[in-house]
Amino acid sequence: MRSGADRRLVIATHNPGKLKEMAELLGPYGFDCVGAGALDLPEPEETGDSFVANAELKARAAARGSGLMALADDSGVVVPALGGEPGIHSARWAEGPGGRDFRRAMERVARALGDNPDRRAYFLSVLSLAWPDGRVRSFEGRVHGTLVWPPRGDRGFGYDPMFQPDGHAGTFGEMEPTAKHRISHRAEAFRKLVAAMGWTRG
Ligand code: ITT
Repeated sequence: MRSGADRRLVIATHNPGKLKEMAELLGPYGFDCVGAGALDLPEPEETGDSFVANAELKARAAARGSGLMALADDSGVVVPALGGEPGIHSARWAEGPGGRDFRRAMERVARALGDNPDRRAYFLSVLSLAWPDGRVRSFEGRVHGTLVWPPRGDRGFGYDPMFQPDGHAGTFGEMEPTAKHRISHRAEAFRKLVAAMGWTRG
């Protein structure tokens, strides 16, 4: 078990789907975790032009605002046939009247692809860990797959129901959380972070 300042960690996201996954990944490592929303930390504007820039901006803002170590994720689905979109704009593709709606975002992607036979896509996650003194370290993970239509499954969040990872028959929307964690972009970035930090379980 960790002790003192080293033990408390802010999960710097306002997205409940991500919060759940990040808490599950951190679970075995003995942190006392709290979400950015529970601390009333403001949602910083994502002004960066890359996943790394946005992940670092979110992690730094939460660490500064809370005085604690903070872990942020910037992620998205990258579709080569759409010139890399939605990419860093993945959350924005869900916006419309009434707020964010990922059924709408998935429909937009499907419509933009039309009958293009190239359905390849990958999810990318950058996890950034920041300290209140401004230090930050970042790690990237990816998972490659195919976009399916119509979407399948109601697990996960965001674009999960339309993403079928390579080598698997089901979409992320159809997978158990533990199965997604074995192969996901976020889990890969997290494994790199754990190795670099020398974190141990328990
Ligand atoms: P925070 O910035 O508060 O963390 P956000 O939802 O705005 O939340 P991003 O800017 O990183 O986060 O947006 C990434 C979007 O990409 C996110 O809203 C999801 O819809 C999508 N996405 C990322 N990882 C995903 C995953 O594992 N499964 C499905 N969709 C994912």
